[in-house]
Amino acid sequence: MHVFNGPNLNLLGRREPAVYGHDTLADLEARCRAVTDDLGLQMCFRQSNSEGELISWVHECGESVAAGDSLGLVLNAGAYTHTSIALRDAVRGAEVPTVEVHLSNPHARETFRHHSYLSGVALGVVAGFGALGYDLAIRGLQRTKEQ
Ligand code: CA2
Repeated sequence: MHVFNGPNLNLLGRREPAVYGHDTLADLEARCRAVTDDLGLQMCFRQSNSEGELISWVHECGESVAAGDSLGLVLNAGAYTHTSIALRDAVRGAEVPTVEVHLSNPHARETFRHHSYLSGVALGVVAGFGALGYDLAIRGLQRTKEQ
């Protein structure tokens, strides 16, 4: 299981707690690890502010999935969700089963957050439940293995 986080999510817990909660990125990682441990899965948890780096990581994730070493990707692409055709192409091109996750509900916010380039290539979308959304996304992705 891979969990990737996009730009500015390294600021979690330090700014805008009313929107994104009090958990830091390290808290979020610990929470995700508790879930993947519970499911008996390995987890690779990463954050980058760079679009190109995220794209390269999606390619690597695709190779892990093809090798049977990962179930896929939980992706909070941050603002790249709303801007990046390249990240969408990477998810599709690398054939990575992906669950899009957001801490906040972008549809309840500014209109420029209402469109996602990723939703159309994602298995599912979880938004608006804060850190709990990552748990739900991991468990949702794990269920695809059972189907
Ligand atoms: O709700 C989410 O998870 C978002 O993906 C967060 C992005 C935003 O651009 C998306 O529309 C929705 C922003 C992440 C920035 O995170 C910060 C955390 C703390 C302080 C400032 C920014």
